[in-house]
Amino acid sequence: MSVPKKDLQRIEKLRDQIRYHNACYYVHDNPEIPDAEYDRMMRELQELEARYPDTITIDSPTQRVGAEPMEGFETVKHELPMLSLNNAFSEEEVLEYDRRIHDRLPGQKQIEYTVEPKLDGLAISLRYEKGVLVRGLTRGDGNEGEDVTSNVRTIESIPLKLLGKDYPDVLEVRGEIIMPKAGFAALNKRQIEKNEKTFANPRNAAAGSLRQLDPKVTRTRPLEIYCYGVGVIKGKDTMSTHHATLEKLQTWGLRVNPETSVVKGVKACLAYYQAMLDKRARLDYEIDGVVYKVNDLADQHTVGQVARAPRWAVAHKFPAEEELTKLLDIDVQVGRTGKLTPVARLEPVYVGGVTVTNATLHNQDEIDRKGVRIGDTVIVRRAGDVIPEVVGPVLSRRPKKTRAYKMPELCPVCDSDAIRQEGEADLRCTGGLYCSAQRKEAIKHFVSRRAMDIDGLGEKLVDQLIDQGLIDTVADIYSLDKDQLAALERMGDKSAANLVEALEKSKATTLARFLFALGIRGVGETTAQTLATHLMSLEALSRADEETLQAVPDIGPVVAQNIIVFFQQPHNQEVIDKLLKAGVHWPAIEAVDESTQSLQGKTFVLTGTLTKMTRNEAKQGLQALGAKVSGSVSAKTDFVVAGDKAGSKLQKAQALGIKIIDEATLESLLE
Ligand code: D41
Repeated sequence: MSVPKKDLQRIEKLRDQIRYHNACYYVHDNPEIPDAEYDRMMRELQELEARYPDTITIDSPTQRVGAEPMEGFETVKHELPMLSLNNAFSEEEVLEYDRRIHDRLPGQKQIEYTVEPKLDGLAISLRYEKGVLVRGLTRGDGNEGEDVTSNVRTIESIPLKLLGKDYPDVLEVRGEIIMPKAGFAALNKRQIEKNEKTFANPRNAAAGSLRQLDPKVTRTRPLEIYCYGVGVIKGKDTMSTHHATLEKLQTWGLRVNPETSVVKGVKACLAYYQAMLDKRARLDYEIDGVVYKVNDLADQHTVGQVARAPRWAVAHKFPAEEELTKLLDIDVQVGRTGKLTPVARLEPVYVGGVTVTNATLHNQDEIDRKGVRIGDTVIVRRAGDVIPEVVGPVLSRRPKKTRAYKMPELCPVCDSDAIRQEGEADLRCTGGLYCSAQRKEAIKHFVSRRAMDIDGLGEKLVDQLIDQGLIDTVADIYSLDKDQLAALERMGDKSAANLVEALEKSKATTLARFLFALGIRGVGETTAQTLATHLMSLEALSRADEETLQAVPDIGPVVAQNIIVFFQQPHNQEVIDKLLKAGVHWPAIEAVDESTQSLQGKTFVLTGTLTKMTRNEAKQGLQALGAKVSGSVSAKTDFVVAGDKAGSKLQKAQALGIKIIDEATLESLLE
């Protein structure tokens, strides 16, 4: 079928535009058009090509996955070998490298170097003939690699056709295929969901993806390329420096790492090393060092190469982020919030720049998923400032006698039950009031303004009291006397006396405040209030079963379970008894009848400053009458209480025609 000229022109135009926008997006990180417009162009091109299949060419942007799954990869010889890089592991070795360059380039004061991140991916060679991508070869042993053309074609940041007109007849581009950290994490998450094996690191994931026999699978993997050099060039070859070469590659639509730079002298190389080391954790891809290259191509030639590696380039390696060591044992650590974390005790190993003896194993599921056993040789990873973790065992080095690990059923610190909530991976200690691992947090919460409201007992003071062994649990604060307090740092007789008075005053509280102060997971201020109103006594609450608790509004199965388990812990009961004996008390709660619930079902929003009461008092007063107090104004709001300097919420209420009342009206409502 002959193709109308108009359609043929349209096809060519669309292809050029799509290639151009690919380069904007992938090479320059600067898309000019929205994705929707790009998709529209792509669809139009696909439709035209479907109508005129004869027009389809191998370099059309629609042809990224065409090939069928392969039996295997063919081995192909590199026309020019892919050299390897010499490594430098210390500043001294870098200085030595620079000295050797100076020896071969006498008379130069400071050598000009191109400096690049060393990407931790897979080296690849891409061959373009007349601007069209014809082959992608892995580095292999440097002499011959595997033909992965169908797979590299699926990588969007690799152009199928070069841009512009001034590219050489034959161009081999060398680069590194990487998988960004975010894409790697997402891929592993998908693998877990599909019950398939996860990848140990982004490099392995990139390698596994590029060596897929089915390009359709490769297509779903988040692979990217950064180009770092050229191999064969036939035809035009005008560049005189390495950096100019990289810039030229970009104009042809090939992606070059934006961290690449040119510096003068070895000192500047070392400064670049430090800067990239500092930046390492913030980069979206993994690097394992930096590469220094003599920038001038004529100088490169003069300096030459030894064996299979150029003398003009060196990789200055970062300390490794992964090392092998032995898993000696597993302990459990209890965090401030009661979370139990299995911690690996390791034979000391130098990794990520420090000596590591402990690493997290996260939780039981992770231990099971990774299949680590005590006695195993394991991979330990420490990246940036992140806490070290055990990646997994090296099965080929598993000794005969290893031991599986199971998390304990009791908190190793306080012997309370450790439970795992549905849908959660972590075990938690339920001895909130008693557990010494949690006591600082528990006590700080207990004394806080919205809980027992003990004036003058700040966080620093709590730290002191615990650190000096004066209190163990919240119950102990009521036996502190004035002399003990006065002896503390930054306390005088006066403040000690004040604190004793505040302690005494705090004993008169409400059931809601007391419940909130206990710090039961999931029982915040509002839930505590609801529980108090509905169960009316601590007795009733501590004996309530799941059914009773779930009948209370807004209490679901998880919080119900938390409450039950909390009161089941003998230690928690002990602390509560001690508090009551010390004199903590609250007024009995009247049965909820309709007449006291005069504001039942009404929603209030408080805004502006109240003068006669705090917001919290207003809120509790309203809730006691059955009202709901919300933070934002909507059509469902019944009343807005406007205090001094009320702002946008008041405006919104006016706009919505919601009833607005002042503080005086609120007071009379609450009386
Ligand atoms: O980022 C890299 N991994 C990287 C690798 C880089 N930035 N530059 C490199 N330059 C070379 C020479 C100087 C030999 C052209 C390299 C590699 N080679 C390389 N990658 C794998 C083996 C060698």
